[in-house]
Amino acid sequence: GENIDIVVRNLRGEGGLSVTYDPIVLNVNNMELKFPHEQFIDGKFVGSSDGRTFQTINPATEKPICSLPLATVADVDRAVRAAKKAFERGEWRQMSARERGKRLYRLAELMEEHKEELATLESLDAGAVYTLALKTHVGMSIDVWRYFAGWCDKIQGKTIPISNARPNKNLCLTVREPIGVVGLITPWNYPLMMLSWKMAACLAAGNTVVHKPAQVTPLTALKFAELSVLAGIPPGVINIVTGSGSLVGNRLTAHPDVRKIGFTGSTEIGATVMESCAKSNIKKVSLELGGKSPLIIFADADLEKAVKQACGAVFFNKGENCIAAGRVFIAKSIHDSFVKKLVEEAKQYKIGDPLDRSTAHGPQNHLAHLNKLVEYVENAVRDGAKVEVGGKRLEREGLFFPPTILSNIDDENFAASEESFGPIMCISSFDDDDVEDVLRRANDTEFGLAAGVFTRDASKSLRVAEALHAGTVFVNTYQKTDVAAPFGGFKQSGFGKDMGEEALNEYLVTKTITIEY
Ligand code: TAP
Repeated sequence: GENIDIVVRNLRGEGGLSVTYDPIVLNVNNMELKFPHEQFIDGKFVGSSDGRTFQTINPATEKPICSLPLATVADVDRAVRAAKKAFERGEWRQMSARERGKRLYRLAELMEEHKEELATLESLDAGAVYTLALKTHVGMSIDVWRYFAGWCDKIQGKTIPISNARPNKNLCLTVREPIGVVGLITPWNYPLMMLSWKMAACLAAGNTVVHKPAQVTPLTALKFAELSVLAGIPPGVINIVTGSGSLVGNRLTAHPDVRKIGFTGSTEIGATVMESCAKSNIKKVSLELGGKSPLIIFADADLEKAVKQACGAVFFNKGENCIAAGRVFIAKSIHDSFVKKLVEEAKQYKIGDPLDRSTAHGPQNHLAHLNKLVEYVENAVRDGAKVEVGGKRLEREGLFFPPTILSNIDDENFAASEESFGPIMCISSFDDDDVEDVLRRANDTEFGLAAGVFTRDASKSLRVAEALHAGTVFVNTYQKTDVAAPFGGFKQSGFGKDMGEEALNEYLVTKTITIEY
C-alpha cells in the first residue's frame, strides 16, 4: 500500500502529531476506509520478528480482509520493554493526572470523529451489525474513555487516624499508585469495547499496557492505536500485539515484568491465565469469564415488554454476548402463549449484510464458533429439547445462524448448563407459585455473571434480585449496562470489575505512608 502521513492540525489548535503506516485502503460502506495492519509497539507500526503473518476473515463473505503480523514471543518481550520504559522513565509518569485526563478526553474525541470508520471495521472483522456497532461497540467505547478520562485527577487516598507513638504524633496517609506494565487479553465478541472497558481504567490509573486482541478480530485495536498517537499518548504507553493466545497471551501472563493481567474470555482459559499469573510472579489478575445467565419471567409481568426484552437478552449481537440470557424460565400458566410470541418475534429479525442499515442480525464471528452452535443444538435436541424456530446454519454466503428457540430444556439437558455464546434461547418452565424452586434452579450454575427477572410485583422482584447469585441483576429490563456501573461476575464467571469507579481498583495499588513528628 501507499504510505500516508496523517496530521491533525485543528485539534484544539494543537498540531504536529502524526503517524506513518502502510495502510489497507478499502472503499466500503460509502466511505474510504484506511487502517493499519501491523502490530503497534513503542509508537510504531511494525511487522513480526520472524516476518510471519496470518489473515483475518470477513464473516459475511468468508473472504480475507488483509494479513497481519503473527506476533512472536520476541515481539511480546519487545512490547513489554517499551511499556516498562514508558512507565519508569517516560513522559506519561511525569505528566500531571489532569494532563493525562486531557489526553484521554482527546482520544475519546478522535474516536467520535472516526466512529463511522471504527464501526465499519468492526462490522467487517467481527460481523457486527453496523447500526449496533455505532451505538454499542463504538459508542460505548467512546463513553468509557470519557468516563475514565474524568477520573484521572480524582484518584486520591485518605488521611487515617492511627494511634500516636506518644509523646510524638503520627500522620498516616494512603496514596493510590499505578501498578506498572499491565497485560490486557480480550475476546472477539466486542473487540473495541472489550479493549476500551479495560484499557480506559488502566490508563486513567497511570499504567502502561500491552494488549492482545483476539486473533480473529484484531483490526479495530490497530485503528484505535493510530488514534492514540494523534491524541498525544506517548510511545510505549499503549502497545498492541497481534497473535495467538497460546503463544502471545501465554507469554504476557508469564512475563516477569508484567505486574497485572486484565482478562476477558472463557472460564477454561481464565483458569490457565490465573495459574500462569500465580506461578510467574504473583501478578494481580482480574477475570471476566463465561456466563449462563438466568432470566425469569413471572406470569404477572408486562408480557409485551418481556417478549421483546427476552429476545434482546438472547439475540443481541447475534448472541455473542457475555451477559446473554443463557436460560429463560417461563411461568407454566403463560408458557405456551409466551413461547408462541417469542417465535413470532424471533422470525422478525432481518438477517443479512451487517453493513445494510435494515439488518438486525449479522453473521457469527468466525467459522469454528458457528460450527459449535450447530453442534450445540444437536446436543440439546439429543437431550430432549424441542426446536421452536431456527437451529441450522443458513444456506447462503457467510457465517449465518438464525435466531433460534429451544423449548423443553429440563435441568439435565446439556443446554441447561452449557453456554452457547450464540443466538440460541433455551427455555424451561416453572410452577407459577414456586418462587423458591425457580430460584434454586436459576442459581444451580457455576456461573454468576448476570440474571434477570420480569414481574409487576415490586416486592417479589426485590426478593428475587436479592436471592440471585450474579454480579448484575436486571429487573424489568435486560442488557442495560452503563459505563458508570460496575460490571463483573460471581463464582466461575470470575472476579474484578470493569467500568464504574470500582474498575480503577483493578489497576491501582495502595501505599500507606506513616510519618512521625
Ligand atoms: P477464549 O478462548 O478464552 O479467548 C479469550 C482471549 O484469550 C483471546 O484473546 C485468546 O487468544 C486468549 N487466549 C487463549 N489462550 C490463552 C492462553 N493460554 N493464555 C493467555 N491468553 C489466551 O474465549 P473466546 O472463545 O475468545 O471468548 C468467548 C468467551 O468469553 C465466552 O465464554 C464468553 O462468555 C467470555 N466473555 C466474557 C465476557 C465478560 S465481560 N465476562 C465478555 C465477553 C466474552 P486467541 O483466541 O486470539 O488465540
